[in-house]
Amino acid sequence: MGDEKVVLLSSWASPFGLRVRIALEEKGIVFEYKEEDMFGTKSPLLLNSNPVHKKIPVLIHNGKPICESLNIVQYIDEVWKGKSPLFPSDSYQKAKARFWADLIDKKIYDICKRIWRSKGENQETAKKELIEIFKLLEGEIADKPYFGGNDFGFVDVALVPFYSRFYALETFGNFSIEAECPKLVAWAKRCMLRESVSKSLPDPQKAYEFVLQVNEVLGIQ
Ligand code: GS8
Repeated sequence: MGDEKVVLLSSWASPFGLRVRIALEEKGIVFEYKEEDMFGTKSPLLLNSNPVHKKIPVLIHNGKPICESLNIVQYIDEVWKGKSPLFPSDSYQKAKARFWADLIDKKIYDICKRIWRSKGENQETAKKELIEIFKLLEGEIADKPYFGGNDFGFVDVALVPFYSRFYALETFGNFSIEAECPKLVAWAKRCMLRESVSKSLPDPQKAYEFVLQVNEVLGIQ
């Protein structure tokens, strides 16, 4: 695949963009990274590549854009089959992986935003909801190293980017995720031992400052 051209439009802080970056790193794919300014004007390339949602991440493979992070990760796994498969071959296990990734997608980011953007009772409710989902996820990991078993895979890719926001969540919410969900944090630390993850995830303090900046732009105290 020597003459492949792979471009990733993303933002360093985006958990969705990080999924794609981790998948590319896992596969050892050489790609060009283009940073979109989350506080400025969107690039014409982004607007042309994702005219429906106008959001990052977008993967442009040989000129063809692919949108939506989990869709992109599945595409990467299908196209670059050989190295580090992200899905098991068993159809039931595959369906399970898609189920958990879908749950993560539907719930986590929205709850995180409620923790960063609210106070008092609303924030407490959001914290409770986050812990509930994290506990469900802990149940699914059980005693395995990764969600799919011994191999790092799709659900790990879907969830681990949010680990870079744990510090922000704990600081805004004044709670300890590790105290509530030690198994989940142990799993995240295990993922961080992989180069694909550690070189992609931003510094937690920088990610916290990014959230502060977003809140400021939104006029949230
Ligand atoms: C979400 C992408 C997204 O929210 C996916 O790819 O999985 N379901 C999509 N992207 C955000 C940055 S991350 O907060 C984005 O591009 N926002 C710009 C905007 O909303 O205008």
